[in-house]
Amino acid sequence: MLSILRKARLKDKEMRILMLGLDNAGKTTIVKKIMQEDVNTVSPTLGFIIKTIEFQGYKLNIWDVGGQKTLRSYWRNYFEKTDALVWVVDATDRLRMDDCREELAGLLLEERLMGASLLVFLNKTDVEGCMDENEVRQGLRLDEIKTHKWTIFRCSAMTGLNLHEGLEWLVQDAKDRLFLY
Ligand code: G3D
Repeated sequence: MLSILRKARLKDKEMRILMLGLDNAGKTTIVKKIMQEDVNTVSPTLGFIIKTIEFQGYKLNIWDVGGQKTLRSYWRNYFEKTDALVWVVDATDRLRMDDCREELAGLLLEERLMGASLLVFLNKTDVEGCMDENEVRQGLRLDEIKTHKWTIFRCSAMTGLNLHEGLEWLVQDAKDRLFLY
């Protein structure tokens, strides 16, 4: 049933993308950069923001949900009809790697997210001394994920590095999965 609904929405050229991650990872800044808005005026997301982006003929509804610990139990309210999940990781935040892995692992157990592909955005890679892809791949144990199709892109919400490439992967993957060309 869920997959029929997904197909219907993809035919309408609409995708729902949920963007999550720990607080301060850069979710809101990523959405702003993609929208070509000023990235220097970002304040913490207390509730959630929905932004619609036109991307390669698709309407991407991006849900940016606040990541503070107190808000994480509300994430599940946003899972319905999610086509793709973007997990944003702060490449400068080595100290919270365990927290980050545990939250992601918990998400991937959610039944309503089962069909969704996972894009890991390793953000803030413009900062010197930040973690590289291998470190985060190991830290999050990405290679152990068998339930979801996933990929990792290093990116920067400040420079815009790889933001479009990441979204391109998500859209292409959703199209492939649903056999729509
Ligand atoms: P969140 O929505 O995940 O909670 P925000 O995170 O988008 O609010 O970003 C948190 C802080 O990280 C912001 O700084 C923002 O400017 C910074 N940031 C986000 N993305 C990048 C990036 O790619 N590179 C760098 N260098 N910084 C980034 P402040 O100072 O406002 O807290």
